[in-house]
Amino acid sequence: MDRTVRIIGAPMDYGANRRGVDMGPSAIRYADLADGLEQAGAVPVDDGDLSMPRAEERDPDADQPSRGNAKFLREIEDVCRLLSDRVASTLADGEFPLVLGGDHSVAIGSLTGSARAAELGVLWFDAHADCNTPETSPTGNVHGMPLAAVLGRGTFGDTEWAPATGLCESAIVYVGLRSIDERERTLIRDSEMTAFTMSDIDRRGISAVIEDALTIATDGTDGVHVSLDLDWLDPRTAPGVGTPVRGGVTYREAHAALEAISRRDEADDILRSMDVVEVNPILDEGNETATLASELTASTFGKRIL
Ligand code: B3U
Ligand code: MN
Ligand code: MN
Repeated sequence: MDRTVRIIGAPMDYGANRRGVDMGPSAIRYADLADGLEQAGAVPVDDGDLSMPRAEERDPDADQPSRGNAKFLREIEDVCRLLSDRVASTLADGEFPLVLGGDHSVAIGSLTGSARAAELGVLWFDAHADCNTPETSPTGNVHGMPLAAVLGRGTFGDTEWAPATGLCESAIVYVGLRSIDERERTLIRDSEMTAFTMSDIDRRGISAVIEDALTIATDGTDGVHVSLDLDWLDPRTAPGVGTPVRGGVTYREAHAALEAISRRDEADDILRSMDVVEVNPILDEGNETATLASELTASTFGKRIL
């Protein structure tokens, strides 16, 4: 199928605690993203980057909405509103939105945009649970909060853009968690989300886990959003991320998971939108992590070894 993939760069780093992820979109493009997508049988179209104010010119706490401990929330909301519109209009044109982060707070924009006209399932590949609220966050970094934001948890319930219409909590599935804050643990247990941790992958293998994850995320939904945080992988394989956590998936496990998504997509047309986030070229070694991000994206769209 000649699927048009619209690449939308979102070089946002307001949600992370160090600079560098704003260079993620350039680094992933430089790592032959367009070639990989073509080899997967897709037609890439590059939309360039969303423009955003430089973080150095902003005060993280100035003129913020009264949502407690959430740094740069005003800037993040502005960028995510733009991104959400861009993702929704891309889908309305019959194209596939591929968002390049930036830190993981960009997922607030991609999820709300993608969920606007569909019941959306979510596959969240991450070391972290990213469901702190401004009240529970130990850091104030919004990249640790996007799922709570789109579900309208805590004071995020006061925003006009959350919760995203059409986002179905029981169709949100984590894969590969290994760093969960205490109050995130309670939120996950009390929610309808499903969490497959690294222990599940150890015991059952990545293939069994991803098949279950796909079944849950596609049950009763119109399609799936894939959110790929590169810190999902082990830091030995993906060193260029801001918050590495050891004990992540291997290079082969990552490809196996994303190839499984593409096979399910070939059969049932499940893929709707995707973001690839948290690549930090400053911390990377020889653009290795960006290259991995590019390769894994190609696998998701159906690139095969043979
Ligand atoms: N859970 C911590 C750490 C964190 C979350 N996401 C990333 N780091 N990348 C927090 O700040 O909420
Ligand atoms: Mn994340
Ligand atoms: Mn993470």
